[in-house]
Amino acid sequence: MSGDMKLLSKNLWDSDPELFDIIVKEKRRQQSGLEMIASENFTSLPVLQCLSSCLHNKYSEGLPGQRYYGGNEFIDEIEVLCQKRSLQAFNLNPEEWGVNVQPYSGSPANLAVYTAIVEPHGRIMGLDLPDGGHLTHGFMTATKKISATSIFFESMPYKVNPQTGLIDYEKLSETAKLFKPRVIVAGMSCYSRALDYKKFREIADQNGAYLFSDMAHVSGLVAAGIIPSPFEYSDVVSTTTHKTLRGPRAGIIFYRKGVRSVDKNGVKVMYDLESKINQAVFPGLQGGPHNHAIAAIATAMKQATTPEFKEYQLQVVRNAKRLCEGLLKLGYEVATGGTDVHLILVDLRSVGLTGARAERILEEISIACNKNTVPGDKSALNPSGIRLGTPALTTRGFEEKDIDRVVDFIHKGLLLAKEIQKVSGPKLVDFKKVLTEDPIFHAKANELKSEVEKFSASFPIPGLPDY
Ligand code: DSN
Repeated sequence: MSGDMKLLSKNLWDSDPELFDIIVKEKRRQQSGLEMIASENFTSLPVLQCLSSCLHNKYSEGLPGQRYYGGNEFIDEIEVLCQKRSLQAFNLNPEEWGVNVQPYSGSPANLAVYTAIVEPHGRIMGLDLPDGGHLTHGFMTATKKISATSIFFESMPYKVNPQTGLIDYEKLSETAKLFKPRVIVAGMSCYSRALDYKKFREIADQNGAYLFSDMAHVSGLVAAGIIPSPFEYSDVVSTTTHKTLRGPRAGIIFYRKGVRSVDKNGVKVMYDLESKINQAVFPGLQGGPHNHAIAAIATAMKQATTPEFKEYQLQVVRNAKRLCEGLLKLGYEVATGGTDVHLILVDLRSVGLTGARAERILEEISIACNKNTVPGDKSALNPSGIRLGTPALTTRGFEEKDIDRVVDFIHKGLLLAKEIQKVSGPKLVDFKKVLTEDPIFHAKANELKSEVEKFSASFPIPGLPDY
């Protein structure tokens, strides 16, 4: 074997111990803490095996049977299998729906959808980011266009009612009549209630708009059939595949085929989305598909049709409801008063904490979550809440009784944050300083962290064997 070949064939831990040590630290962090970021999950061993397979090496620009490179016989087989399983996982008829499984992730998938069906500077309406929407649904501030969606298209957000936290469909309907969007986006990153896709469809139809549903957060729950599905009412549906769906980090786009409508003369108007979406993904926005990810999606979609998957998703929602009830009992406020899905949004204004302080103290005690705006927040820069999700904990086997312990840890962490805040004053930088430098507070946080880590250690994590 040549010297170079020897080097290329060594294990990572032998060839690059510096990098490997960092990966080991991250693995330990994932094992020892409580992962409550609503968009994260622990994927399965088969998914990880696909991701680190030889499929990574292959270029295959184009679609199965129409590639720009040779040697794609088996890659074609995998992509066709992935398409078939993706449709099956959501009970879709291939006569009515097609799917593109090549987007690298959710944001590229969404940009491909807009590129396909909205002309440059065409109009888009999505849920505003501070109200629970996603960046790609058109986010901009009063002074700056932030997301490419708002740079290349004209964005008019719709909002939640600040009192109830629920999407204000009436207002959306009124604004849509004036703005006349080309696309209405039904989707969210932080909204704890099932979306009313029928209502979205009515509003889209009143304005001749496409209904595009981004089900990234909830696609696992949809596949399990335990929350309303967007497919009955939507023209296009996108999703990431790594959140509740628990597959690899990737994105896919479903598009309608067949008859779109019948005009007043009885003539059928057909959908023309297939070539538009496919061409927007490649060559419009992407190069070679990530074949290792496509194989991983295929195996995740197989898992998504099993009874175990449905039971997992039911437990995700039971756990989210228990988390919500536990925090409500302790006097915390939760946006919309509850949850239908895998996440809750805790409004910390009534307890006098900010989202940033809560995120920081919880991170210090090995609970990962993210600060989030709550309905009525004036600034996205200083959010008043935290988003908490249960998909990752449920994958590790957490049930309701375990969630009760998690509620207790969160409560203790937040009480400690209030104590620290009394000493540190209003600035976040001072809060962080006191937390890490004051010996008494630091010791209290450490004690809590040890309790959390001891508890967490009793739950397994799927994936590659321990290093
Ligand atoms: N970053 C994801 C989330 O946390 O919701 C969405 O892409």
